[in-house]
Amino acid sequence: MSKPITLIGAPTDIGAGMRGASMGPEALRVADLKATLESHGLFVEDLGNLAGPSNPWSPPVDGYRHLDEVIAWNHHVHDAVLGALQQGSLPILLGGDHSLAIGSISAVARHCRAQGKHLRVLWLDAHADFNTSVITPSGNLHGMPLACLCGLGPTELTGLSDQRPAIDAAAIRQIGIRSVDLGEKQLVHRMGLDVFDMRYIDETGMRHTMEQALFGLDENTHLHVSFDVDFLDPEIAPGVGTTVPGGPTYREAQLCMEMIADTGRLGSLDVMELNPALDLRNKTADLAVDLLESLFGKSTLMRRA
Ligand code: HAR
Ligand code: MN
Ligand code: MN
Ligand code: MN
Repeated sequence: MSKPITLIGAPTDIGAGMRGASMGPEALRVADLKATLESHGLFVEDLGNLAGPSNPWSPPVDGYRHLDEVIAWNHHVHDAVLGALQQGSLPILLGGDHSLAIGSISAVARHCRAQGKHLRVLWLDAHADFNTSVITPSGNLHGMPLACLCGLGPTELTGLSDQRPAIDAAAIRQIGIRSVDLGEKQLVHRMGLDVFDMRYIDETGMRHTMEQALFGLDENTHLHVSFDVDFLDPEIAPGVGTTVPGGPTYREAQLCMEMIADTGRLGSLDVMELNPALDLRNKTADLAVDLLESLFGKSTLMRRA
């Protein structure tokens, strides 16, 4: 029996540089996320949407845009994700911009420590999301969540978990990265992150990449996937605010999801940055749901062990 799934909507674009990701949760529902997962025999509960401050659309202050509002939203996300985990279910956070992964992963890390589990975080993204207020080119907090989770950021965000830093940089595997700012690049290097960038995927293939990224998981590992939809090539996924050309193809993305499913270790998931205002007839939401089917174990044929 697989775990029940809890859908948690976080309808905000508070950490982004463009409006519209606030409509992401509803677009995923319109793309039939719940019924699609249920068609594979999964039990799915939709908690509906969290509420939080509205987006004042004001300029950055001291290197952060909307810091107070981002903190408030992350508190709500943290509490909802932790509640789902404590009930024994697998939370899927429906974003919303990627700054909300701070709350989500802070809760996952807290839960893992309470359960004595190892944590592995797969960060599927075009971006490294490792900026700080000093090096950010934009002040947008959706470019900073991983740095915050590693302890670099404002105390209200780095201290959401039971421990600071919330996670160890060694737990992270970044996949699909192809847009990193200059100072961010140095910081990622200094923190020793394991980065499988697009060049690595081009040169070695998605199969080898995922074998490396998933290496060392055991029965006691909780796998968290933070899926920024801009991970995908914009040709197939135009509905995001910060497209970067040269991402994974449809088949590469499917293989990525299928290999994660095969581990049987998926314990929590974020689906972030979907921006319906920029999408074409909900194409990107439909694609995200299609990929989630693979992530939850749909495969073309019965596979031999
Ligand atoms: N690196 C840029 C910045 O920090 C752009 C970040 C865009 N982030 C996302 N999430 N869409 O990955 O401003
Ligand atoms: Mn709280
Ligand atoms: Mn991101
Ligand atoms: Mn991104």
